[in-house]
Amino acid sequence: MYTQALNIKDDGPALVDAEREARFQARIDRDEKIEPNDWMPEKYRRTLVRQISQHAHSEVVGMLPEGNWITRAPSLRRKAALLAKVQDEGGHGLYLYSAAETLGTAREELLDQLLSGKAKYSSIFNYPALTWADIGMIGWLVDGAAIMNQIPLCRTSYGPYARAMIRICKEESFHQRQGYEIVMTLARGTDGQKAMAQEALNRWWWPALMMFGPPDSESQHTDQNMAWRIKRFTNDELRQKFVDATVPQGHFLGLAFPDPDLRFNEETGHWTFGAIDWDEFRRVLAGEGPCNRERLAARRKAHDEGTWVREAALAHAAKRRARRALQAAE
Ligand code: FAQ
Repeated sequence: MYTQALNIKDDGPALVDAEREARFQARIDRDEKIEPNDWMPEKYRRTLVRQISQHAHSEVVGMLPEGNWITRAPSLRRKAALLAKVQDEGGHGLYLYSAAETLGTAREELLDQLLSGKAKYSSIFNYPALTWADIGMIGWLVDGAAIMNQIPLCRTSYGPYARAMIRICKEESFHQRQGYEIVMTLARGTDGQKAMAQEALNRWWWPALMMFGPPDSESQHTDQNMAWRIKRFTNDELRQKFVDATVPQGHFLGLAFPDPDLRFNEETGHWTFGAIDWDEFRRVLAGEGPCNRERLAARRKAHDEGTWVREAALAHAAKRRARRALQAAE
């Protein structure tokens, strides 16, 4: 017996699912975008909610290290650029929460997961921004790593995520440039300013490399995510591209990378780099990084202080609904 709608053999739900999954995979292989109302395997939906919400949380928690420096920016021009950058990150969080909501998970639930400490966000935001040079490093290295990871996400298989990433990447490019320009100004400044830039690079370099995730040999999701074209490159491939792009930029500024094993390999045309301290990465993911507690406490405080805004928005919406119902009844 055959079902008309799917035109597949009706040998029970398992076979129907297998056939649907095969058709779904064929769409992915043809590079078609998957849209919110399309059928998708539950695992695809779950993995997207996981990745997009972790990404959204990273943008929102990522506002904190730089937000701390808005009142201490060294000039009005720097302050205006930093303010705009931090606001952009908040906007990225909103597009991404909206993209995750199209998969059927409410924003409140995603925020609860962040505030309860259940959800992950990028390891990098658990490091402190101690000097003004750190603001340059965040732009140059953190936004630089984010762009390297996110440009391929503009072609990710889920339509709403891919479209959100296009605008996000444009804004991240401006962020990266403003960061590099801060570092360049310091590197060409007084001896004290150069030393400040070098010291900040020493602290941010290795955590920036960890942003790309565990090595491919230990990554749990890469194989499936590559097959679903959620990811287009593996963690190690992107990390290598980032090192290759960034090392010449640092050398151009006269800065040294804190890695005695960093060497250009003439044969491969790539920079080889030393071993990453994956124990440190695991500690940060387990909540034991330098600022994990502080970051979550700051987000919880902001959420509590925003209660009145959410309540006012709900009251306003209820009032409008009541007015419309009254008008319709007249
Ligand atoms: N930090 O099997 P994989 C930004 C987790 S946005 C924390 O390799 P996957 C903008 C991973 O989630 C930065 N956790 O996983 C900005 C998984 O955990 P789970 C954020 C990490 O998904 C700039 C487990 O480890 N960007 O910076 C990290 O295939 C400046 C196993 O890992 C994105 O989120 C990490 N570094 O690949 C804002 C981009 N790495 O869920 C403010 C989108 C891995 O099983 C200022 N995300 N984990 O418990 C992705 O591309 C991927 O999710 C990866 C991880 C590449 C992050």
